[in-house]
Amino acid sequence: MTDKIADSDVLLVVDVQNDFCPGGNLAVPGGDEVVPTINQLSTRFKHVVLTQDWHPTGHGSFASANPGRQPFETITVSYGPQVLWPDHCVQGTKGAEFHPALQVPHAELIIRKGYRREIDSYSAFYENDRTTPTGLAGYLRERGLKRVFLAGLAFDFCVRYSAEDASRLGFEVVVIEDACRGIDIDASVEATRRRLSELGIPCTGAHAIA
Ligand code: VGL
Ligand code: ZN
Repeated sequence: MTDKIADSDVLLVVDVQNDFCPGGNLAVPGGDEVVPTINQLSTRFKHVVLTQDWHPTGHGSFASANPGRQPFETITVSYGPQVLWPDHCVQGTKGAEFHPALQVPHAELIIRKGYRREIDSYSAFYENDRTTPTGLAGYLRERGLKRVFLAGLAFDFCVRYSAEDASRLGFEVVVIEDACRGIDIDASVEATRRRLSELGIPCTGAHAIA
């Protein structure tokens, strides 16, 4: 099946930043491999939005800000479980910049997230309390954009939560799985596939979109 791209579709490119690529502080295996796919894919979309993970130093999601804790441990915070990460995507650093080979000059908006010290943000739509909005839903609605195609990093965190929230907010959602790579903590990639399937969110390949 081929999905024909409409003027009311948007490609949401999630966190294709140096720190999520090999050599970065929170490298996703094969993270840089999505870049050529996304560059090609984005030329087929009239509307593209980028997200950028954008943390202040000492962000609460960093293991280094939680004495005695190690990266990839899970703790409980006010809004529920929170995985602790290595310091990553610190505002203004090289690691927070987009991968240098990412070429999406016609992107209309860059949405930054995770800039509140006390609260992490995976989804492009809400912070991790799932109630503090980023403003993206309002932007998409005001622009008449109805279907969100998702690509980027990481499949099992920011892409997953963006897909769930977009669906909950009433957008149609398609995940382009070969334009994503996962971190895979405690089988989180498999859990993501299961959750997307339960929600009726299709995972497709970049070749099936024209
Ligand atoms: C992400 C962990 C921490 C992501 C961001 O982009 O998936 N993962 N911050
Ligand atoms: Zn982050």
